Amino acid sequence: MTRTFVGFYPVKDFSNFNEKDSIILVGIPVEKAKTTPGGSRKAPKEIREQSLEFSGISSEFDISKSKTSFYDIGDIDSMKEIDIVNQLWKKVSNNNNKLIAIGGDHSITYDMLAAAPWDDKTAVIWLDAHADLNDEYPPKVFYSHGTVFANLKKNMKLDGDQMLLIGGHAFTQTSQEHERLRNNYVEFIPTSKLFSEKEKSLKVLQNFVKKFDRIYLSIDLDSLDQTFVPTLATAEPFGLTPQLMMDVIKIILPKVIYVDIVEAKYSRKDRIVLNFAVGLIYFIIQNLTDH
Ligand SMILES: [Mn+2]
Repeated sequence: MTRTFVGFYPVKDFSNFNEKDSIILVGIPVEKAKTTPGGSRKAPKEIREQSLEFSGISSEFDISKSKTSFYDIGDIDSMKEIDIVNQLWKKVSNNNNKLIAIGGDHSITYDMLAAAPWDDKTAVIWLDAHADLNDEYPPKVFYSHGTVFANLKKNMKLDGDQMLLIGGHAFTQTSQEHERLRNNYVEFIPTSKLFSEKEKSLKVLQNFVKKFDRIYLSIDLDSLDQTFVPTLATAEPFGLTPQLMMDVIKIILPKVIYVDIVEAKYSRKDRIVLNFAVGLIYFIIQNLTDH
């Protein structure tokens, strides 16, 4: 394994891993679309490396004093190692663990959640500039970062009202995605509404969260404005501020048992994306545990 994320114990033998009530970190270095230097498949390694610049201590949280244990099980190839993904979900369910996955591009969310347990008290929420609700993207490609939630809906037989998109502000979305959002194919809180009617939008989110026992949360970093997180994958203008993202996920995290952070495509000169991802992981941990 490469370096462990600061504050996490490395797990050398995952097949014998049986810790309960803990947080598990896993890297999924997979990009289904064409790869380029600094691609998100390198993010799990680079984000762990970047965590060495941090102490894991803030005025609100100290990872070294937390009552919860944190384990880093290393990387999994979600396309080729489906057995290990299934084993991981079995352990998470049996041992009351929570899972943090670092992508990879957004396609990893399909791989992970197609293996996850579902019932009508389980929901998925994704923060994303795009809806990722295409049947094919690019043309003739049926499983990519652009088809994740259409495939999940179809293959896992989910109702539109157990799926919530927060974001959808990109001018590069396809017309199929726009049409589906207009026709309530899934629940939708647009970024623009979060800015213009913040309290009302957060109330809508609270009411959604209240209906479910378990939530899977997927954070595409392009849901943030490109100024804050210039991810080279598909950066978009008019996105969330980091503060607004914190306000949003703070409402969701108490019900979360799986969260992923995807599309952290960075440049060597500009490590803002990696730095943000590390901070975000600490913020998530702080709100997933009762310290
Ligand atoms: Mn996405």
